Amino acid sequence: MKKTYFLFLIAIIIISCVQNHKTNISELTVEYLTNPLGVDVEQPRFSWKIFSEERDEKQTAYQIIVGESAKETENETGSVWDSGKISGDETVNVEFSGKPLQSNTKYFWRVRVWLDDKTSVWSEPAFFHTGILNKNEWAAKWITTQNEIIDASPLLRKQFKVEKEIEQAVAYVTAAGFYEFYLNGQKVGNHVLDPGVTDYRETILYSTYDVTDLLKNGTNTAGAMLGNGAWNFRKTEGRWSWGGGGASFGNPALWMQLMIDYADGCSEVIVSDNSWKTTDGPVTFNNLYGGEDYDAQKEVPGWADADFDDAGWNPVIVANEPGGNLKSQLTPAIEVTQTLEPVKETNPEPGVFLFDLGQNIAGWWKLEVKGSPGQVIRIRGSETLNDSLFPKPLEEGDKMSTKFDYHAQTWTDYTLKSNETEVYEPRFFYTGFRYIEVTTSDDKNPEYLKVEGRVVRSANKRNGTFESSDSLLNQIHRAGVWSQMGNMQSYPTDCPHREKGAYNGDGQVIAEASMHDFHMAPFYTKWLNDMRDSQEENGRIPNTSPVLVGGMGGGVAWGSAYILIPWWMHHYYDDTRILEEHYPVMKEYLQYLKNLGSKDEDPSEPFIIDNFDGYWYSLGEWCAPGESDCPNHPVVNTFYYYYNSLLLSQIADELGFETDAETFRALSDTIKQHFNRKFFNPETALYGTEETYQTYQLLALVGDVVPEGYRDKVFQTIVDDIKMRDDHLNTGIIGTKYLWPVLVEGGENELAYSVATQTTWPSFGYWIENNSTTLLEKWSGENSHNHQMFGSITEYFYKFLAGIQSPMEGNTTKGYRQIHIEPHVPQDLGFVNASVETVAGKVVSNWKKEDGSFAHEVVVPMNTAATVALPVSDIENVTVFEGSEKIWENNAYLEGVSGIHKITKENDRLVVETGSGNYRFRVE
Ligand code: RAM
Repeated sequence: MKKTYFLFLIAIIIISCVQNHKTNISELTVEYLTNPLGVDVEQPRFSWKIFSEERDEKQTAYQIIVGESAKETENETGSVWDSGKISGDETVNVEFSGKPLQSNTKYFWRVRVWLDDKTSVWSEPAFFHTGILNKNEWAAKWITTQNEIIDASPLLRKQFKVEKEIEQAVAYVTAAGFYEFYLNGQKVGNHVLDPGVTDYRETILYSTYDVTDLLKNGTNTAGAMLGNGAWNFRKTEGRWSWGGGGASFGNPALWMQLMIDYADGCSEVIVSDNSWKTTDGPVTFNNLYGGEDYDAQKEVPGWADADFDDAGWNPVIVANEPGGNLKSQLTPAIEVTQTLEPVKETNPEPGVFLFDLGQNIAGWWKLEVKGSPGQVIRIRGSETLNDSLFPKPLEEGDKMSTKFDYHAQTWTDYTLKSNETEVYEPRFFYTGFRYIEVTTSDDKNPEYLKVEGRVVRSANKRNGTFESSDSLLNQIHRAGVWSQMGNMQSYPTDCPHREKGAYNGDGQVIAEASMHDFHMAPFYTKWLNDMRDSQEENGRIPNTSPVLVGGMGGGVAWGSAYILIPWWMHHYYDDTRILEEHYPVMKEYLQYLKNLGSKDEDPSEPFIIDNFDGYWYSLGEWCAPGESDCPNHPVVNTFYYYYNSLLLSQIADELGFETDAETFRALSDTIKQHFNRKFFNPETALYGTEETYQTYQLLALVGDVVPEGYRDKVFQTIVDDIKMRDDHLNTGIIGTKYLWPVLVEGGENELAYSVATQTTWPSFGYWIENNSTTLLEKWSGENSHNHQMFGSITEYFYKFLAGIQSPMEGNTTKGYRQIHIEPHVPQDLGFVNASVETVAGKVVSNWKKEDGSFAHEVVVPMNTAATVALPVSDIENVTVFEGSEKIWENNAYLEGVSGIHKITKENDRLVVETGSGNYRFRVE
């Protein structure tokens, strides 16, 4: 007996060990970043993910330890913080609350997760390195050249000695404008166009580099090249420029602080100051819009090497401080993320070449050329050929389009220095293009020429995948992703070539789609700071943030990004701090809107936002088919005023500000009443016009403003209008975001699919059929071919076709802890495979129709639970399998399959409640 008991015990131990191995904790992040450097947040937040092969697993408790060495954490102790065992299933944004963190220090951390009372698993150690936490620790000065910098990029350098063994060396670097930073001849890090653009008068972001391995014993040299960026914008005759381009705040300037800790415990700081030297470099022109010129004959060989003789260089001067607070750039920097080889090239005449990348991109080109010294190679890009409306595959005889100055007047000129092969790519500008034109100054073909496209963007991680049996949907999704990539350039831009404008409206309407396609949390955290920095005296959040790259048109929907984005982040990323941080300024913004109501064209209607500040500032809908704007701007502007007060009341609820919450709720109610009184016609069930305007009807439904008893009628007007247009939309960037959710939720699933797959104007298919590889600015095909603002359609793909509901649809909860999966299956669609990497883990929904059955593979991340609503046409007579086990038959739930807790009938769905795990359902 004893023996059996003993064996039994051993078996249990073995089983629990095995189980242990099947669960692992990884993807540890601090402030959303993996092993970040330069964390300057006093209480950084920790997140982790749990992976398990078992079903139905939950974290019952966790423990975080933070120590000063990896070794310490390996011993399962944390001298800086030991949270102790904390019950609960939180895995996202857990706040540090240990000993005060020191500046410029590397901390190691681990998390331990309990799966039940006994079993626990430790993660591997991860780390974070702090930035400079106290202002008075900054010793560096802003430095620049004595002469005024207009177009050229100066070189800066400084020699210093290292005479002891280094334990750690960390460089904090930034610039007013752009910089490239070098140590001992080598470019440090892979950032380009750094730092990310901010309003430098308010905030400047520094990057943190671990440079321990780049320093050596003896003489070392720090070097930098400076670019004009958004700080020293100038207009140059003949070169493209836009809006803000033309304003200069002075010379670009460098700021650098290198902190060296020696093995003997001493430390030393090397900073940018007046001991640096400068001279002219090979970049003779650089302008964020107009391009870059590089004269290789002006290169200074070895200028950043340690032993270079800089006797002939000039001293730098200490520049005025740009004025902004130095903050760490805690978001992925801009990088070259991809290189594209041309799919076709032509050489129409001597010295002229055309290349087709087969894909519209944002970035620049890379040139490899063997020609003759002094020969100038000019490179330009364009989105179409032969000045036509749409792109097409390059053929002999084609010319690049020059109908837009933003293509014709944007270029790089490269002057060769030798007869050898030379390689060049620009560094202080980017643009948008598909075709590349190369011309030589002497009309001669170079001996050798190779051109590639370099994709440049904020390196936000890809986050979602979508594939279906309908290649048009796949192409729309792909074009949407490319347009997002083209327009994430440290802030969301409208387009990469014409304006590079920081339009809050464009960024806002695309945000939820982006949150599926990319991991946007750190990027939006930065952008929200830009919005706060850009707030005007009267409380207004302008149409563009950061303001240096914009200052242009928009309406209330643009500034509303400041309330919408944090609200979405709170739900998608379980981030409450983002609400806390911005709440006071959000309130001021709402107050501004309140004041606006009584200061606009009709002050007698204080709860209606009538036209104000001229056409360009009070836009309503934008870029609808035919007309750009909408017939009645105040409908949209007042709607967003209402929606902002409603959301702010909910934000106040979340933060526990009850009185505020009541005030804002009351305000939203009042606006709603006035909105209906002013714009709603109960006879026609129409808002704002005499003929259906889809956007108005959609907004009224989304915001739940429609008076009792009229919802169905309002919904029907949209359906009728779409049908009257042969299943076409009639929306601009605002209505488009809400079109599919409203149709599907209203039961018009087939119509939703039909609108999404049209191929005649106005539709996404019209663009795709005309060879577009990105999304356009206008349904007609005019103007920019790389605007992301219509990309919201992919919300429909993820949330409704794949059926992975987001926390905004009402069934999936904050941070995806409880996930609702409900595919809406159109008749003509055969399969969908989709996944979303949520903060709780990866959610997968793959369904396909096969031989009369419906197969649905679902992955529910560990530590979460799901409801999977399977579509069934004939509930009474279906059998449902999970793997090979029956879980539903004869109209009844069959218990016993691990992970499956319950099945209930809901209309034409069987709703399966599951724990975490991978499931393969089949409805027969
Ligand atoms: C244009 C841009 C942008 C839009 C504004 C109103 O300049 O295309 O996308 O937001 O107008």
